[in-house]
Amino acid sequence: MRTPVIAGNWKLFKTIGEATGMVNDLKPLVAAAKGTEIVVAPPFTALSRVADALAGSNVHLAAQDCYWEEEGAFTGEVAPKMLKDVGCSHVIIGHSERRQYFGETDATVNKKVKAAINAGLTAIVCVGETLAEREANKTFAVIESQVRGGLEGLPPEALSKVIIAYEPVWAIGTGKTASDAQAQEVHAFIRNLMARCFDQGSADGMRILYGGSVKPDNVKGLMTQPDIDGALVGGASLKAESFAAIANFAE
Ligand code: G2H
Repeated sequence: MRTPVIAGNWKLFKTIGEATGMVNDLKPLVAAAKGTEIVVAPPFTALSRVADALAGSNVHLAAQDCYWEEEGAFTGEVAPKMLKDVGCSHVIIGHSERRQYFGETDATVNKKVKAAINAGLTAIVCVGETLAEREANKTFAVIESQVRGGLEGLPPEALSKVIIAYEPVWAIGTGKTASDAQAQEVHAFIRNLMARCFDQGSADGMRILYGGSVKPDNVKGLMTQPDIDGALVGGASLKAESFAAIANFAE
């Protein structure tokens, strides 16, 4: 049995006050959801105070990115061990917005994933095709090279610290969700790929999340697919009520 994961990616939203207010509202709404790994990813500036607010709760803390070096002259970057130090258990790596706007590649994703795991974090590794790639029938080829490139060189035992998030770029923040069948098809492909690249046990244990305009009213159809183990939620994770509705559904 794979533990479902519902992760909220807050992107470039929320001051410290807004972030702590949100998690204080969220905690009682999801307190009974013991069978789901619930994660929130605030902006870096709010991590410390949100960590304090989450102490003793069943909600985990994630960052939205990290660097691959432990320390050094890398102005503006944040090391995985610093994220661990502030209270993070998870980090999102290779989100399509990082790939699109900040030059993230499969090679940088791979370095970040290795560094995050070495620091004791769980890496939520994002993959997904653009609309042009889907229309050119390149979805599986793109996903395969992103998964292989992002996870290259990892020993199978490290995979328990990896969660894959499939986020079709054309469904992100657009209100368009992949159909349940479209999402399931790619999730099954990824699980199969994991078995080919690593082993069947690792593939069977891997949590694969869907992301892209997930809302309380579409999470049910997605979550009932056999290879969809949860969701990476953007817009609908910004309000406690809608994020809690999604998290509680996964229970
Ligand atoms: C995809 C998702 C969260 P949204 O980026 O990672 O955002 O749910 O707003 O499409």
